[in-house]
Amino acid sequence: MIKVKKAEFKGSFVDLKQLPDEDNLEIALVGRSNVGKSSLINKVVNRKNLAKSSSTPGKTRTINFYMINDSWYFVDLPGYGFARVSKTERLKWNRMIEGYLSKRKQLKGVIQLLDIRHVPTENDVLMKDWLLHYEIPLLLVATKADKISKGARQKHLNQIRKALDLEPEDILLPFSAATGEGVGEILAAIEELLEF
Ligand SMILES: Nc1nc2c(ncn2[C@@H]2O[C@H](COP(=O)(O)OP(=O)(O)OP(=O)(O)O)[C@@H](O)[C@H]2O)c(=O)[nH]1
Ligand SMILES: [Mg+2]
Repeated sequence: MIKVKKAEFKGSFVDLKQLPDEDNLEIALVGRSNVGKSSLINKVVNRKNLAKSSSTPGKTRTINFYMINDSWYFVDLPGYGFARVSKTERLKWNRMIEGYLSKRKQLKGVIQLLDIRHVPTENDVLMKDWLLHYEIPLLLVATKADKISKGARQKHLNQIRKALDLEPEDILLPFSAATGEGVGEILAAIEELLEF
């Protein structure tokens, strides 16, 4: 399995034309604002504050690149569904995110995050269908698993599976940035995505 020995911030970008023009492969994170994208990156690479996380939704407003082991990039995308931005700004983000996901040659896979406590939103469903349509390899992760009891877990996972119309063989991986549950599974999945 991948062992993260080095993780460094490469840069923040607001325009697709600025993105690093390199051959390094990329794994991107998508999900609603505040779902835990930045926290997942920090936990998986074992660095407390590499990606800025915040309890205020809309913290990540740029495409942020993190170089792992001098080899591949973790790409933190702005969260969708963040209410407190203008329509114009939202349209700009949507175009940027969709442009990145549909055109980026270096992109080897996407990790879509869903809050284990909540029924997926319309945006979550649209994003999953959209990624499928573009045939982008996808790993689904249910975040904040520490926030519900073990007894309620299966019910919540099933609720998400139903909303996203998952097949029994599709994986929905429980994860917690608080306890580290799921880190090994995510690293194993990333390794597979990078090799595919
Ligand atoms: N208990 C718990 N809290 C979490 C977990 N993951 C994230 N959080 C908290 O949820 C809030 C949002 O986390 P972020 O990682 O900033 O979320 P994000 O998806 O990057 O948000 P944006 O950048 O706004 O799109 C922060 O207060 C985190 O501490 C988790 O697994 N467990
Ligand atoms: Mg963030």
